[in-house]
Amino acid sequence: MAKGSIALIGAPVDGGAGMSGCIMGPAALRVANIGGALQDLDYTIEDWGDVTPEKVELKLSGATHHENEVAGFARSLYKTGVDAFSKGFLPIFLGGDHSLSMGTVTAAARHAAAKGKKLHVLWLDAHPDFNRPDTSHSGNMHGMSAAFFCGEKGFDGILDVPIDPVDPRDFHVFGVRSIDQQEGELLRDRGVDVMDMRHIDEKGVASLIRSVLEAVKRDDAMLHVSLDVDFLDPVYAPGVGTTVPGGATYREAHLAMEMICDSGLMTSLDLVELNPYLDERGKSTRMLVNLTESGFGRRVFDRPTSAF
Ligand code: Z70
Ligand code: MN
Ligand code: MN
Ligand code: MN
Repeated sequence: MAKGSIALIGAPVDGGAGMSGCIMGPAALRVANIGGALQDLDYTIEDWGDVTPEKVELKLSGATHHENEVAGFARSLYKTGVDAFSKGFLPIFLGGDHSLSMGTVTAAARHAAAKGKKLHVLWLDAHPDFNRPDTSHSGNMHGMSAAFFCGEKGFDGILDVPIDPVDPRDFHVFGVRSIDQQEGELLRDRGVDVMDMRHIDEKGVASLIRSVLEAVKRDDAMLHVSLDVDFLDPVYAPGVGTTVPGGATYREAHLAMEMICDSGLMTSLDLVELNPYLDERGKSTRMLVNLTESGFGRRVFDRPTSAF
């Protein structure tokens, strides 16, 4: 019996990253048959194709790169995302660099607000992406998406509608190992739930992910999961512009996705920062597809009771 409907929404944006190549991400994920894999898990799949970025002309203060491309995709993803939610789909956004979350998370937050609910965000990433235009050293907007959807200043005009900001305390950053200095101060000041690699080493994936899922459940909230390829150790996923050593292992990442699935709480997903140009024979692309399968019910051996 079909479990539910998933919309695949491609977002070939790479102006938010320091290096080009993420534009090929949605195509690579389709080549790896992400839709078929989900269909085999009994979901109904609609591939909505790639979004067309809107034409935007804006100038942010600070040295941001490619803000018109980033804003164009964000606006288009916001509208497409809201449409998908309102039609009852669980959207999976195929990136594209991480700036795309400016559109996807705000869409999820709008849908949540319309239903009188909160939105929690689980950010699986080596980086918190919590820079503002005035704190960023690189000017790369993939390092700013979370600051944007948490309502930080300096982003006027990215969307042409007001956003429903995510409460920074409902923003859970998992697997981080690279934080800029002012970015770190901002995270602490705002009360973001930061779980770095040391936390994971000391407490383990299971107890930390369980605490996130329990918080979502307690709030009866929606849950957006944003999976950056660099969450994984580069040994498992080399196909990304910013590899950072000491990342999640194959097993840790799968456990996180399996627990997210068992909770039944995930309402949308981003797969971001895949750069097929830098990949090794499809390794990172396949990794993302396999992790997505775990997030939607693929199991080595089903247990009668859920682990969550
Ligand atoms: C750095 C910056 C970043 C992803 C790199 C890096 C940000 N904090 N994000 N790769 N996904 O440029 O702001
Ligand atoms: Mn540039
Ligand atoms: Mn990121
Ligand atoms: Mn990252």
